Amino acid sequence: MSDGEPGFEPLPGYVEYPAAEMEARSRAFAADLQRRRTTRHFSARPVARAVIESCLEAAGSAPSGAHLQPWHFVVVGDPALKRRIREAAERAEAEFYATAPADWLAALAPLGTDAHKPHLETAPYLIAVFAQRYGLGANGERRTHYYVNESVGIATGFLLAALHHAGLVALTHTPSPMGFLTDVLERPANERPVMLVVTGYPAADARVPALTRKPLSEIASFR
Ligand code: IYR
Repeated sequence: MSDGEPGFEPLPGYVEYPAAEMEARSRAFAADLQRRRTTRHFSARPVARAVIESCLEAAGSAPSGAHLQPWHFVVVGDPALKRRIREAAERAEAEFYATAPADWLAALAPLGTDAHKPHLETAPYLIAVFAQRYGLGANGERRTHYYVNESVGIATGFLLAALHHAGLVALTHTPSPMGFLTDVLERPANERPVMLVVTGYPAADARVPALTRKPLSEIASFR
C-alpha cells in the first residue's frame, strides 16, 4: 500500500500554531512537566473513574510497532485486590532489599525507598501495565508483536503525563519479581506485567526527595 491509495486519509486534527505561539506552548508544556514529581505519599481521597478512563485513552493514543497496540491496563480500585497486591509486593521487596547488591541499594538510598509499601493500599487506584508479548487472533493463533518494550514504554509515559496533566500524582512501582500480578489479576499467558502505576491525590503532607534534573546541555546535543 502506498500513501496515495485507499486506506489512507488526510491527516486529521493537525493544528499549526503561529511560530511565537508554538514556542510559548513548548515552553509551557515543558514547565508543566517539570512540576511533575514522584511521591510515595498518597491520600485515600477517591478519584473519579472518568478521569482515569481519560488518562488511559491518552495512554492508548501512543504510537506502537506496526500499530499493534501491545498493551493492557488493569485498573485496581478494589480494596481486597489492592491488599493482595501490597502483600505480594512487600514479600517480593523484602527479599529484594535483603539480597540486592550493595551498589544498587546505595543508588536507591537518596530516594528513601524500602520494602514497606503502604501506598499500594492507600492510593485509590493501582494501574497495572501489561505488555502483550504476542497477540492472539480470533482463532487463538499467535500474532507477532514488534517493539513491545518501546511501545509499552511510550504508552506508559503518555499515561504518566496525562495523570499529571489531570492534577493527580503517580508513582511507578516495579515489584521485583512481579509475576504475581499475572496470577492476582488473572491475565493471559501472552501478557507480561511491566509495572504498577500508583495514582491518586497526594497526601496533605506528601514529601519527595530533594532531587534536581539534568540540564538540557547534559541530556541533548545538537549537531
Ligand atoms: N523495586 C524496589 C526497588 C527500587 C528499584 C529502583 I531502580 C527504584 O528506582 C526504586 C525502587 C522498590 O520498589 O522498592
